[in-house]
Amino acid sequence: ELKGGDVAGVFDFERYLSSRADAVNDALDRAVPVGTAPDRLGESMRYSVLAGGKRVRPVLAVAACELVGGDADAATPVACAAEMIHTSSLIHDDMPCMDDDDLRRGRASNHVAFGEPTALLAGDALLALAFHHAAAGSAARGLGSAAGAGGVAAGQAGDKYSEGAAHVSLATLEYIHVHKTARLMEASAVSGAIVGGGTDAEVERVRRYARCVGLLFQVVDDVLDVTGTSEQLGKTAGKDVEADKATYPKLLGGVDQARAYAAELLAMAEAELDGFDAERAEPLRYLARFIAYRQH
Ligand code: GRG
Repeated sequence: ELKGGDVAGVFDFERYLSSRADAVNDALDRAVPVGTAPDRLGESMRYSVLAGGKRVRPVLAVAACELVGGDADAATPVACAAEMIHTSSLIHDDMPCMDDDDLRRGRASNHVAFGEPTALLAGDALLALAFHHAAAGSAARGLGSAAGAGGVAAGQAGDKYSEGAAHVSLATLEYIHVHKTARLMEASAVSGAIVGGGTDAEVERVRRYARCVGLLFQVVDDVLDVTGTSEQLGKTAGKDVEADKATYPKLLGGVDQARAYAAELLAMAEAELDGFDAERAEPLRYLARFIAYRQH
C-alpha cells in the first residue's frame, strides 16, 4: 500500500524535474509566439500554455527519449506538442458547456480572461500548433490518436455522458480515465522513446509503463479528492461539488482499496523499467513515484 510521501533516494528527482521542465518552458515560450494570429488569440494561447502546470507530459516525453539513449533536445518538439494538446483540453474543459470552472492553474480560466469565443479558438489553435511541432518526427501519429475521438475527446465524452447516471461501472470509470488521461501520457512517453531511437520492444515497455502511470495519476487524484488535499476541491468549492461522481474509492469499496490499486499500478509501472539500464531509468522511476505520492 502507498504510505507516506517519501520519494527520496540517491537520484535527485526534484532537480531533474525542474531542469527538464525549465527547458520545456523555454521551448514553449518560443513555440507559441504572439503576433502571427490576431493579438488577442495569440495572447490567450500564451496565457494558458505559460501559466505553469507540472509539465508531467513533456517530462514523460523527454525522460523516455533519454531512457533509450536519445538526447533530451530531440524530444523538445513532441514534448511541447504534448503540453499544447493537454493545455488545449484544459481550456475547453473549463468552458461553461463543459465543467464551467473559473480558475485554472491558480488564475482565471482562459474564457474568463479572454471570453468564450477566444478561449474556444485558443484551444483549437493550440491543438493544431501541437501537430505543427510534432510533425517533425514520426511520433505525430500517436499524439494524434491520443488527442482525438479515440483518446482525450472520447474520455471527456464518456465522462459527460455518465454524469448523473444512477450507476457507473468500474469498467466505465476505467474507460474514462484511460482515455481522458492515460492515452495522452502514454503517447507523450512513446513519442519521446521513438524520437530517442528506441527499439520496438523498448517503445512497447515505455508504452506499458506510461499507461500505468496515467491510470495511477487518476486513481491518486480520486484519493486526494476524498482526503481533501486536492487542488480540485478548492477549485470546485462553493460550486455544487459532484457528490455523486464515480470515483475509485467509491467503486472499489473505500480509500484503502483505491490506495492498494495505486500501489499495484506503481509496482507495474516500475516493473516495466526493470529491463532498462538502472541509471537511465531513474527519472521515469521517480516520476512514477512523484505521481503516486503527490499531495495535490
Ligand atoms: C482539445 C484534446 C482536446 C480535447 C477536448 C475538454 C476535453 C475534450 C477534454 C478534457 C480532458 C481533461 C480535462 C482531462 C483531465 C486531464 C488531467 C488529468 C488534468 C490535470 O492534469 P495535471 O495535473 O495539470 O497534469 P497541470 O496543470 O499540472 O498540467
